[in-house]
Amino acid sequence: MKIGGSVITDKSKPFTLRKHVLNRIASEIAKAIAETKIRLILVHGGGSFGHFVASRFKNKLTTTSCIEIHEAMERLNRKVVSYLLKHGVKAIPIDTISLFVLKRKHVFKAFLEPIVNALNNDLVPVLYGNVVFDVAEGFSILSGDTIAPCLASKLGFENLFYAIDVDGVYKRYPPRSDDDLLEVLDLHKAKVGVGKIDVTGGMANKLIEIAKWIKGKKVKVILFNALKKNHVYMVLRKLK
Ligand code: IP8
Repeated sequence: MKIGGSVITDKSKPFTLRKHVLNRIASEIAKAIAETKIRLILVHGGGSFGHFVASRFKNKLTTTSCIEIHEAMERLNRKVVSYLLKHGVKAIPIDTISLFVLKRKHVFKAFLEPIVNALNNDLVPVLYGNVVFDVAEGFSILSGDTIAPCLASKLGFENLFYAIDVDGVYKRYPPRSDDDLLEVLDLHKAKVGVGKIDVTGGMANKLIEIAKWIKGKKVKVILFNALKKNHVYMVLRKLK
């Protein structure tokens, strides 16, 4: 499950957690795990930590900006993990920069053994969008929106969830009414254009990455509003 940075942080204020939301989501994850045995990987986004620092450097990736983005993301990750631990989720942070190497922004190498081992030991690995090494460009940002479908595909998961701050994917942006919400999305028919929402491309990028990694695989993908109470719990328990 990818948890959006816009869900757990307030994107309008630098380095600001939405503590009550994070706390509630952590408790819903704990409740779902206590009730059923699920193999769960969590991936969270950058929100007002990673994206804020990246935009302060005008999204230019230099050693200085990368160190700062990485530091901000580690700080956010520690907070996320601490809320999960507080609720009894056996969360273990796994740093993205040690697992993935990119080439021209595409996943080139992925060392997934630590994740597999964490799962085999009943732990919940917690990854996050972050700066990583890119063999062609020095550094690139690897979005949680790429990490999540990449892991679902490579590790054979049956479900991929995106906990976001809106009700789902809309027919048009900005949506004019609730009727614009798509119940079922046919990725083959979807026309997506990348907006300017954040450095890693917002909703359009999510759909592009889902299509890229999941195409031809039997993976159920659900995008849902995690700002609404109990939705994380219901999705993990696969309740309607
Ligand atoms: O929010 C990007 O991750 P995302 C994280 O999942 C950074 O796209 C470092 C901006």
